[in-house]
Amino acid sequence: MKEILKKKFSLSNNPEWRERYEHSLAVAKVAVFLNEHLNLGLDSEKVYLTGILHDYAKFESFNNFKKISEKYDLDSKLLKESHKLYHAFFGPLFVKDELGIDDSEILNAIRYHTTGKENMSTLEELIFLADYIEENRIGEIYEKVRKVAYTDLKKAVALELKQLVDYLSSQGKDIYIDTLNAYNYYKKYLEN
Ligand code: DGI
Ligand code: FE
Ligand code: FE
Repeated sequence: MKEILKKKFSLSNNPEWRERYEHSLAVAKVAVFLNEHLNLGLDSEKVYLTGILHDYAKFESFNNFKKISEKYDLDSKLLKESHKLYHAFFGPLFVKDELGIDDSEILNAIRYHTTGKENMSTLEELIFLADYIEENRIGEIYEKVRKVAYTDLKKAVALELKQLVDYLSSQGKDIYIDTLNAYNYYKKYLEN
């Protein structure tokens, strides 16, 4: 599957495709590691696949987003959502359409990897977290979450969400409803 992703990204001609490809491999790697290390009991192949594919739609053109939403008869309102969210919203549709992957656990983890949401499945939590702590993300804030991740998945997700919400507030950016719901749900895990 990684060769398929590499081909897709390289065909996008986006100057950042290599970095994004390395990022995808690193997300898959840390997600597979944490699944074992924390005894999460998820299927290792499934974790790997979701990690590799979480940013599958990162370099799609607006036109392709439009096409896929017409094909699946989606509310055109979705295309007025923040641009940052397109790749997460539409990722599952491209993955299903182009790769024939129809596993709702995988598709949902891709859908919510950017914002999170309240009460996520273990795979959703794991991919949301892995995206933030993969080895190429350097800095104190990532290191803090990484440390917690080695012992406590939910607490690490909570800390990631707290840092995300604090960061977005400090930048005066809108906080999406899923991000806010996720933070409000997970903040209880910061206490223990
Ligand atoms: O695709 P990646 O770069 O690997 O990572 P991602 O899909 O998690 O996207 C991260 C970006 O999404 C980051 O710049 C913060 C942004 N983001 C996440 N939740 C929100 C948000 N941006 C806004 N404005 N509001 C949110 O609630
Ligand atoms: Fe992403
Ligand atoms: Fe990512």
